[in-house]
Amino acid sequence: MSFESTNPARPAEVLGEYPEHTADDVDRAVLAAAEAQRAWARVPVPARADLITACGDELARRKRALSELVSRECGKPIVEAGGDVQEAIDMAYFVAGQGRSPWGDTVPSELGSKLAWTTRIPVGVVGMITPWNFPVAIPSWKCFPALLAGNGIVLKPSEHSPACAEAFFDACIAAGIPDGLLQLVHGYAEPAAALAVHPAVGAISFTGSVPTGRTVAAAAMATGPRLVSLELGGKNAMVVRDDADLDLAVDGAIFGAFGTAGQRCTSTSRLLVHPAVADELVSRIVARVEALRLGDPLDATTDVGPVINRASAERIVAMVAAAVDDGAKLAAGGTLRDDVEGCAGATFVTPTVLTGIKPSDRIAREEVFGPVLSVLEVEDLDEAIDVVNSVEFGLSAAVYSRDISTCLYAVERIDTGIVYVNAPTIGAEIPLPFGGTKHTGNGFREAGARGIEQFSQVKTVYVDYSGRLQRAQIDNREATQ
Ligand code: UN1
Repeated sequence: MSFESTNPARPAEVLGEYPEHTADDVDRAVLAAAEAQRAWARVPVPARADLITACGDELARRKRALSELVSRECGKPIVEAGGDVQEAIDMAYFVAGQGRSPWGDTVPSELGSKLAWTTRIPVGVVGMITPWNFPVAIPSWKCFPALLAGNGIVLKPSEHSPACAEAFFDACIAAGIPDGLLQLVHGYAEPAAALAVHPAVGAISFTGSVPTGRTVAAAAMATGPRLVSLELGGKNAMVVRDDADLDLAVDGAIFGAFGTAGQRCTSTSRLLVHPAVADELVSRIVARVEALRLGDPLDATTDVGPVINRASAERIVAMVAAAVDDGAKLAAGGTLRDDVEGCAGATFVTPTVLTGIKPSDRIAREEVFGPVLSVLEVEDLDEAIDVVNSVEFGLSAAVYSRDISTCLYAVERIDTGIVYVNAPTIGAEIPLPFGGTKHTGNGFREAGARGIEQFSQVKTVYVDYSGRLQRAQIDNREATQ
């Protein structure tokens, strides 16, 4: 059995045909990765890092072609596709630097002639399950630290982005990552489920929806234990106070809510605006929304591309229609369009602004994963912060104000993994951790100085060269009785 990957902007254009891998195929891939990993684990960490640098160089050489592929396979406007690939390049160089950075702790032992330190060791094979919306960046967040830690990899990319995953691995293999270390499996639930429970998989790293993440994690732990890291949804809010720079807030809302057609886990989906500036802010956002160009993502003048497929578009407009039934006012958008010029057969959702939303409304609580911005008017800052924190997710949030105290007050009280000040809810950079609180994740972070933790274990080492038994906590201490 096989499936096709198609261009969401022109579904008749097939990017490639991919096998639907079975549990047996996953078994073969894991065993091959495990075999290659045994030699890789003996390669000195700085030498692993050099190969990761080479991956960054190779990705940089291929940036244009890869960006076009991201745009064609996922429907991202070409400049955003370039950002996706650049994020992988940044990740390669950042992780490579970690290969020549501190790798553990040393402490003075409490006993003489004794050394004590920690080091990091691989888990063996890491299973990775990744979404289509950052089809190069997210695999890179997982693959480079996992490789640096000395692991083999089996990646199961989304069924919507197999070509990008192949192209990413292709660049890494061309850069010199040893044979067998990078294994790809394609398909839907079967290979993902098989990967999660394979006995030779030491860690599972999953990015996707909450329900699938729960299923994967439960299966992985029921047959574990093993390391399981989850990076799940978001319901990200932008708080705009009455003293905010509204030009900045408009730009932030447009890029935050409608970039990647709202299909980022960090998309801005709630706007919590002070009533004194609400009418002006909303009317300026709506004016900008009406000028956004829907079109072919490869065309540099396109602002908003199609959503990933028709089913997704239908789901999004149904959520908007349900919100309107519940009393929301449609200030812009809310329609499915399949007549956009040059994009035969593609489905777009017109960038949507809903006003009159209450914090308890479904549209204010559930992830939409589409170009929909819900506007809530909230006067009191504490109340705005409570509303930000009232949802089950905790990925990112933004606060817009000219007053430093307001900003820092909000930064301290907002319960999300990432907080932006006077910048939208998207735009994370590689050297700092990415991830969220509550149902967004289970505590691991991707990227940043500790991005390696989900792919490695700590080994603590004691060396006693005194030539006699020395007892910690006992020798050199007074017995109390
Ligand atoms: C995602 O939203 O799925 O911060 C990942 C950002 C990007 C990564 C987003 N650097 O928006």
